[in-house]
Amino acid sequence: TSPKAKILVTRRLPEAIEARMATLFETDVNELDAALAPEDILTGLAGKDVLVSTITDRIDADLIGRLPPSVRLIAQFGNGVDNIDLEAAWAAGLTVTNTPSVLTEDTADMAVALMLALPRRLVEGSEMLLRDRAWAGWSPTSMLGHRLRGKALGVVGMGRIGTAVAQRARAFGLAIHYFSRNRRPAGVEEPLGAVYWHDLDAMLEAVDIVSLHTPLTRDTHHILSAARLGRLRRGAYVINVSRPELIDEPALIDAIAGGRLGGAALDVFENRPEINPRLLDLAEANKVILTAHMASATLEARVEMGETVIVNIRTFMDGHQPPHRILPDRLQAPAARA
Ligand code: 8YV
Repeated sequence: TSPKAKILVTRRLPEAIEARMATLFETDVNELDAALAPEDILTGLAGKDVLVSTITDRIDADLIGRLPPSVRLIAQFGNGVDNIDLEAAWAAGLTVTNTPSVLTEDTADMAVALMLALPRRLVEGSEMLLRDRAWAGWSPTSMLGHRLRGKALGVVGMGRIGTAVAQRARAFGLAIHYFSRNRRPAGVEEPLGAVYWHDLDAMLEAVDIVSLHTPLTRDTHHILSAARLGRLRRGAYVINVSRPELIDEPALIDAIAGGRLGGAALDVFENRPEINPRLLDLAEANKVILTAHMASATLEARVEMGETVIVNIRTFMDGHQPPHRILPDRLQAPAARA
């Protein structure tokens, strides 16, 4: 049998996954509850075959240029790979893999949970009871929100997660609109009654809620720019469980604070781990709901993500194409064709 792969894992993973990795590979895990500095990643990688990375590791061209020559695979624990300079990695002959599919349903659940929570004032209702430790009681006009049924949802990026969101939203009676790199086949569109838009600007004018489900690339950076946010209907809501840089965050804040947009539910933040204080103010005013990058944070998804990392490593070390290798078409984003 071939020698065990030598791997560096940059963050703690669920116990069962760490245990399995320890039996299959020569495994070094960063035991700290924090991301490693680039220099520590490089030191830790001496003599290693594989870097098991997460979204909190910045794997830029500089770091890639300084990787020990033994490293041939970057196996990302996560779906998004925007923390990795893919072009630099490929140019250096590295293979990059991710863990799609296993987090699709949980992420879609969270998007829809936020989609419900925002217009129905779920967080506000709970906080009000806690803050006052008392309740004035029901009245016909208290805590009125807005109905979801009959509204139009615009999905930006109709891949696995976008489609799962659309399926759920359909069950809540939302009309589904989408903008995506490729128009989806009738077999996908028809059960959803989904309307395809080739022009994102035009779609934004036609929807009440927009939810983002596209990878972050050079082309999708600020895909919801100030100008595009300006196209949304008065009172519209924005949901983002994807990547913060898809939205011009200060422009979103202005649009909500100025009363033009109805609000936003955000799981991700441009200056993470810092959160823009104006966003926190809007959360206090119950105009936005903020959650802590937890859309795929179920134990089940994390374990399956770990299992997927293991399959990617084993297949690669056996000399085959790993099942979840990132291919160059990842960089062709919808905005490029709009
Ligand atoms: C993780 C995610 O929190 O997969 C993604 O793209 O955002 C989340 O699943 C993170 O990526 C772990 O690396």
